[in-house]
Amino acid sequence: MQAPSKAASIVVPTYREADNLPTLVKRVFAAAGEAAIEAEMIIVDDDSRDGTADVVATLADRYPVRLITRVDERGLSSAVLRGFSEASFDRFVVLDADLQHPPEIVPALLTRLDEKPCDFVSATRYAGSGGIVEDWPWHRRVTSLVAKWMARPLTPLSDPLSGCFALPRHVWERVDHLNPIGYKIALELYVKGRCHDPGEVPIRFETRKAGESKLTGAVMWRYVRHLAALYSYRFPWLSWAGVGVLFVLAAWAVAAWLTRC
Ligand SMILES: Nc1nc2c(ncn2[C@@H]2O[C@H](COP(=O)(O)OP(=O)(O)OP(=O)(O)O)[C@@H](O)[C@H]2O)c(=O)[nH]1
Ligand SMILES: [Mg+2]
Repeated sequence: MQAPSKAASIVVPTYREADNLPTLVKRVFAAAGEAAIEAEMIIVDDDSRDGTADVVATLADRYPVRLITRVDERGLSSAVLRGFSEASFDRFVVLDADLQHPPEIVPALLTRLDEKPCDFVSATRYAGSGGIVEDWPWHRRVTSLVAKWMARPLTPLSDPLSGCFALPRHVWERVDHLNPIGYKIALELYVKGRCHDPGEVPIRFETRKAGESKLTGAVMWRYVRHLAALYSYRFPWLSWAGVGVLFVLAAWAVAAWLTRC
């Protein structure tokens, strides 16, 4: 829309995060204020019914925070896209509500985004001084590493599954068709936004401060389906290669059967 030099729309998808929101909002706006960033926060909630609406109404008296409550749609990724469509500024930042991403990272993400050329910035647990708090469970570490490895051919980002990232509005606008399944909207935007100049900012990834994780086996399965869709988008020849392999295998099976007869 417009471009006051250091303005940004901060989009936060939420489902049952009422207990985390006061701290999140306070810390985000303290960090933005210190860095002289004009920020707005758009919270996209999927009808949590945990008091989120009251909490945000109270916060909105002091901070430029807006709540969008969706009743007919669910999902983290589509919530993020809805937030973009309501944003007033030309730079977007996405953060989880549960304080696993330190809110003080926002100015650093925007500074990195302004270093040209740069069309996408991701907070990373896996590069530079980035890391993960010690008590993050080992099975989550393994899952995260395997999932990251599976996305490797699609992006050079060291933490492509990060839920904390920043991008300019024009990258989102130039994508023809987004497929917001699963949790990994950053990967979707990076691949389909045809980003070439990524930046990274290391973070220390914390454990969630309150509320419960929404990461389930179904979410992981959706990630696999999402990856398959992104692979066929990015490498369309793979589908043909797959058909070719099936054809060769079928021909080989028929030949083997004929020779036996
Ligand atoms: N609007 C919306 N937000 C969601 C939905 N699922 C998760 N979220 C939010 O997306 C963010 C990330 O979800 P988490 O459950 O923390 O997932 P995670 O960080 O991968 O998993 P943990 O490490 O276990 O916390 C949080 O702010 C959630 O409230 C959803 O269906 N709709
Ligand atoms: Mg979380």
